[in-house]
Amino acid sequence: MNRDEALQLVKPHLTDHRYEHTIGVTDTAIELAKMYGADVKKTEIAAIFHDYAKFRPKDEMRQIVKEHGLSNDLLDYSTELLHAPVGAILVKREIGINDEDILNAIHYHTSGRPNMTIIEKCVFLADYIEPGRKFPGVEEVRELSREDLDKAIVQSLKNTVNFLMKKNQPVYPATLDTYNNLVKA
Ligand code: DGI
Ligand code: FE
Ligand code: FE
Repeated sequence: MNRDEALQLVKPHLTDHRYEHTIGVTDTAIELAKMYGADVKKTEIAAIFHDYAKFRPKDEMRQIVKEHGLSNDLLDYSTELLHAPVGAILVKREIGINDEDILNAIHYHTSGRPNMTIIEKCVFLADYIEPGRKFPGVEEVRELSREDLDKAIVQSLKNTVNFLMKKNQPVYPATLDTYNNLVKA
């Protein structure tokens, strides 16, 4: 599947704004993949489909989490978390992508996980720093992304955890596990 075919497949599932975000994530993920030695083609396809399930009804996503025996604690945190693991399942089922490296990069793009592959890291970080993102502190993470992939991810996780805590939102344990794994490394 080439870039244009993939984009045509994902477009009907996204809003215009989310489609623009997807292009930003894809171009950024490719740059990171070239810089840090990930498979560029797989990274590109994972980035194109990373938010495939973003607009599925919450009930459908909860159902899929249960059917597939995904970690039950997913349902105890923000429903915003569900589109990543559910996206991996739906991209396999509806698009027919079977490559585990691609599916894992989609699955873990929101929380990360300990010992992420380089493809997973490139998609995770690109989602945070793509040119359309305006979070406070994003520029610092963009600069770090050119020096050290792990340090950039640690900084993005710090910002996300701080953001969630300021709003009194729960932090998903995998997000903290990812942070701990990378600061200990
Ligand atoms: O899908 P995107 O908007 O492009 O970005 P994303 O997949 O990183 O999702 C961001 C959303 O997920 C945002 O609303 C914050 C939320 N989120 C990220 N990490 C955590 C989280 N929510 C909780 N409760 N816990 C987390 O660790
Ligand atoms: Fe997402
Ligand atoms: Fe995204």
